Amino acid sequence: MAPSTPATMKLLYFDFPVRAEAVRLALHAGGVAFEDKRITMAEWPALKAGTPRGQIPTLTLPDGTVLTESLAILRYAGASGSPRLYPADPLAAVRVDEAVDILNDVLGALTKTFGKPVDVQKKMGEELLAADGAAGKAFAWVEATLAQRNSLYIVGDSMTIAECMLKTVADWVTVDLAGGAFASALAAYPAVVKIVALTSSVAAIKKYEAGRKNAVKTSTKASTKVSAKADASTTSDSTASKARRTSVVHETVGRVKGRLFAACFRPSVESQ
Ligand SMILES: N[C@@H](CCC(=O)N[C@@H](CS)C(=O)NCC(=O)O)C(=O)O
Repeated sequence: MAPSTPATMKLLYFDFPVRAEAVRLALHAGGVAFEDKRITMAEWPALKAGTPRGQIPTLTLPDGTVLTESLAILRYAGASGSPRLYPADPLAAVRVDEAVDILNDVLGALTKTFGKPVDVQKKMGEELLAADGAAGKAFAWVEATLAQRNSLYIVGDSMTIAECMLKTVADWVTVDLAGGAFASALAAYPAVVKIVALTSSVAAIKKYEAGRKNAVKTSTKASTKVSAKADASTTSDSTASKARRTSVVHETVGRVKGRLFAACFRPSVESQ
């Protein structure tokens, strides 16, 4: 066994949600032991060359195998846990893939708001949430999908990685985008609100969010408003975790300013 081989899986990423959060949620919900290795921007240049494709997230398996690409890692995470969060049935799996890809488009659009002044983020958010914007279309799709099915979940009758992606995207929109300016943006999407609350109420996710590193208690009216729409049994937990996440992301954005955007989309800018 090589000295660097981890005893459990190791997820390597920056100390913010973006392309690793759905993986973290899936691993926690599936009861998979893993090291949630979060690095700083300052640490990244020295580590970059040691990653297979010069980008993170990566997931290193106990035998030293290194996986790349957040969505591939997400599917692997979903298939590795118990309960399983990625269906073995190919048709169900492709339905999950569809949902994840739709939501990943929103994530991609959201990353472009990184490091932008709040007023610019607000304008971008309005466009994203318009009926023909990436988020507006995706949330409407979730509503329509749930309306056709007698289930609380996007695919099948239990949680999948699609819910992990939806929570990642919805939290970003309602908590982080433009400093909480879109806290009520999900009011028109009750199924989305319900799914996010349900996902947040999973015991392992609740525990993870309560103990998240760098958690700073900074409540916002915004997060309370959104959570109030959620299922009554999960509202307070959801509120608490959203408030913590607000602090983590805002603190990170504050610390690295525009470099956060650079890290996710224009790595060359980092070295300029
Ligand atoms: N398609 C890749 C994109 C990964 C990616 O863009 N990673 C960024 C962070 S969000 C990164 O590693 N940036 C640093 C760099 O490229 O040097 C995935 O989904 O995993």
